[in-house]
Amino acid sequence: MHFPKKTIITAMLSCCIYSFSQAQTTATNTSLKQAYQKDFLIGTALNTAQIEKKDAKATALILQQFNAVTPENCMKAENIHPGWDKYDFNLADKIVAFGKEHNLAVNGHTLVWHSQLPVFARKIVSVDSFKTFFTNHISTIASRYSGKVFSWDVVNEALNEDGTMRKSIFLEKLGQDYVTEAFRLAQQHAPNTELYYNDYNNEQPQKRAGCIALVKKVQAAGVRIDGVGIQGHWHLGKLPLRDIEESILAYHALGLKVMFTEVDIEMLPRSFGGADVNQTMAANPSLNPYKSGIPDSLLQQQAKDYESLFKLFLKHQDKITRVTFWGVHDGQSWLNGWPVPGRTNYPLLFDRAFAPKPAYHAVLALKN
Ligand code: 9MR
Repeated sequence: MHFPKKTIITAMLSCCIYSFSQAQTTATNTSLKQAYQKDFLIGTALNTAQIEKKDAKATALILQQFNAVTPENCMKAENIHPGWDKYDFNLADKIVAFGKEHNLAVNGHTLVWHSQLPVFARKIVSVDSFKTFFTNHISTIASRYSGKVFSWDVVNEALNEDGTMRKSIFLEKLGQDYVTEAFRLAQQHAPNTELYYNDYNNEQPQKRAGCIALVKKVQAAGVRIDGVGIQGHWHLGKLPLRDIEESILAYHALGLKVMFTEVDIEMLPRSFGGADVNQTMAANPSLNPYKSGIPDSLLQQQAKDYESLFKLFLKHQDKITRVTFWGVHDGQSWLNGWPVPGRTNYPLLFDRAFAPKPAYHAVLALKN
């Protein structure tokens, strides 16, 4: 079951516009999902408290603004598959139920990733046992949520910056074809779910070339791959707009849907780009300059960045199916804790008090 893009967006929105936004709607759009309903889904990542609806303000904002959700952590292997024969579906079931209740497209994240693996999996020595883990993991989880999640990030971050395969435990134990095998298993156990490859910096030319080669390999094996997710962890004033546009065109030319899966714009100093969680920087007060508030000039600059980004997304809305922010509001962003712990960062469209920032207004204004 492949939903035509416009069909799913229209069907979801016809029944899930939140009453708060309806009440406020006059001639103009008052929410992101409403503004972009004819273009692409607008998603957000949900943390545990949000999945468990522990914060009424967050729940209201999620339902008002977004029509797609991705679990930030609870479907990752260390959480959902903590022991050889042990699965914990509690939170994953909850986000799926939340999506069903409110007509939100749920993107499963993620079946195969070298990071956040359970301890037992890292300790597997024999190739045969690792193959069994890999097969059991994908088949158990993909089949449980088959037809219940809209899409899966089947494989996450398999590439190095130069486009070669990352030396992960998957490559080491299973060899170069593990990506194709992951998609083959996902296709078998989730026939009605869209299947994506997801990475950061895969808009950069070298990594993009590696990503294209990977996709072509899956396609040549006759295995289904529906799209490529470009995560979109970018830095203030340094958006690679030309690379992003070239990547949208290149992935689309392979017959793929393109989605932006983890968008945020980092506001603090950092000596490297991307989102490799293994890279860190030593804490230092100069790296946390906006502890008690960020200057308006920077928020205006961020608004301009988001505006250029969404202008580009709109130009290619026929190729883009979803744009997901990596978190609902600044206070929850992973960028408060990485690559330096304990910083105060401002990467998203809503602030710590859930109020819309200049960037939110800039993104909305493009449609009003
Ligand atoms: O946002 C996630 C954070 O809470 C976790 O601590 C971190 C651990 O690896 O993973 C973060 O999400 C990552 C995502 O799953 C894959 N792309 C990079 C994201 C940011 O690290």
